[in-house]
Amino acid sequence: MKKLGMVSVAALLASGAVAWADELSLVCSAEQDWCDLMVAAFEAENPDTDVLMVRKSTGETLAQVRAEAGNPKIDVWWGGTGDPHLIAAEEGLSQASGVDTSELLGWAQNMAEISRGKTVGIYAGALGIGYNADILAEKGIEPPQCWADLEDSRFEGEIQVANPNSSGTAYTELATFVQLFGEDEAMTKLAAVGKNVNSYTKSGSAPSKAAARGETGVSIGFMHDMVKLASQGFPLKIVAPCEGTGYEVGAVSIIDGARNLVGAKKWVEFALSAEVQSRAPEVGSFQVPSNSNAQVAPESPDLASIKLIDYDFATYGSSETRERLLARWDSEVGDPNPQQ
Ligand code: S7P
Repeated sequence: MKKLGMVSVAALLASGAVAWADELSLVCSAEQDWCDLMVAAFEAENPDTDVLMVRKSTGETLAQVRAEAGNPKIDVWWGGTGDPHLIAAEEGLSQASGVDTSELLGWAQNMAEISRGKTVGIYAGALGIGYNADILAEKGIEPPQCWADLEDSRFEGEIQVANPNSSGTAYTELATFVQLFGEDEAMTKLAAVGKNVNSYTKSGSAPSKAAARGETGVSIGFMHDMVKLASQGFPLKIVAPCEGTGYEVGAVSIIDGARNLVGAKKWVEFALSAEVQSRAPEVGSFQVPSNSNAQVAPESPDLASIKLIDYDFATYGSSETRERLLARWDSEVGDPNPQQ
């Protein structure tokens, strides 16, 4: 038994002078700095709770939640694209939180409706193309304006994008191509773009970071992640593709069998509040918040001015569709050097 001076921990506990903190196990699929801000803010509001947080990409988190079905190590999953959250709900891996969603915008409530309350929307953001203006100018490469441009041989070795097996961002891209062009044509186009890809990353925001630093000329990712990098002074330009583009609704879910259900519900209420959502721009997270009373940062891409597809979350957030599309992507597009 560990001793505190002359008094044992057991004696202190028996006297009621010491209380163990509750532990809340969280997987965060947003950017690390936003995850850290959320944890610090939650712990400040709930001093009796220690949040044990791990940052993981969305597809990786779905794989963990599936592997731990029946004996989950995660209480709550916050952030990341909504499709894998919907799939977890469909597979009975998450549970209804019962929180009040009346302040949320329609696209966030839609996630709750599709999943029968098992996942709820926390933010939205559009998919786009990023390019390093200095690199393309140096190499004399005309910047892209459309998805179709990325098939052109002028971008050979210049494009970076994530792998849709691990990354929710890249799955959004895959689902977007299918919705824009039809499934067969989408695979053909993605394979053509793939000829110009220098690396498929694990995480969805990594390609735009690489483009910002000049390690690749072009990235595919969420526009709000590109805005963050541009606002830090990197020469990253953002393109809303001419054919139109897809978007994500980021989500939060309580895992089925969560050990700290009370803490998990508190987290969901906290994450949906206008006050907490309004803090995201402090760390350069410029998604559009789901609470209608939250402040939208002036830097946030204006979704109304982007040609958005009517993204079908019920279809592309279903297990059967995701497994089929990923199997086709693996065999018809494929990552020659998958990252471990
Ligand atoms: O927080 C930034 C962001 O782009 O990251 C999430 C993303 O899905 C997580 O990364 P992966 O692509 O690696 O899964 C988005 O939900 C979010 O907007």
